[in-house]
Amino acid sequence: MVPSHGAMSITLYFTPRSSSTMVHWALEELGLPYERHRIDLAAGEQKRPDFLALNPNGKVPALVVDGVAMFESLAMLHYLGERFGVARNLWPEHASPDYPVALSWSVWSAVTLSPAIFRAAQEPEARPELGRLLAMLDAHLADRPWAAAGRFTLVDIALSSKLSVAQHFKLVDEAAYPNLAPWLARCLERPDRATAVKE
Ligand SMILES: N[C@@H](CCC(=O)N[C@@H](CS)C(=O)NCC(=O)O)C(=O)O
Repeated sequence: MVPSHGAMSITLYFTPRSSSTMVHWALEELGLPYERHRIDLAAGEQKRPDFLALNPNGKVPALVVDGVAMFESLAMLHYLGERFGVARNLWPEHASPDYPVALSWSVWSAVTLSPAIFRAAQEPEARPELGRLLAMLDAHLADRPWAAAGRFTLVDIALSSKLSVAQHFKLVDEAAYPNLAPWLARCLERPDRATAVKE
């Protein structure tokens, strides 16, 4: 049975160091109680009927909140932000001018930046386009300490999680992005990220 309004249960279906890590990190920053259910990708658990019932896309993460299953990690971040993040100063409220900024940069991280990172990792000719995107974020960070709302939010989680992949592929020339590099370090050093990454 789905719990009535007010009750809350959250289960994250995750795999270490995957797309689920940013949701894991967000749950830690939000300080929410949640259960974890590890999915063994190598064993193909993500393609089994019980998992496909939660995420028909057959990939981690899946998130079940009060009996309702969600897929797509960015959708989870937005949902968690809107439902739990406003009161915790981790997500702007709808009426705030920071809200469209938060939506723009978080969606950009998933639909524009992330594919560009994977293309650049595969094909050297795709690197200039990634460079353009990194310069765009660098310019945005020139006069603000965090990506949106003047404080650390789930938007920084979305962006820095993708950039950590680019860093892993050695695609971020830190000297070329003087605003991006210190912001990225501040994000990746947050203790709640360490908690999510070490699982
Ligand atoms: N756009 C999806 C991507 C999910 C995704 O690609 N998950 C990978 C791990 S990072 C996965 O489960 N791969 C296993 C498979 O495709 O079978 C999201 O953000 O949730």
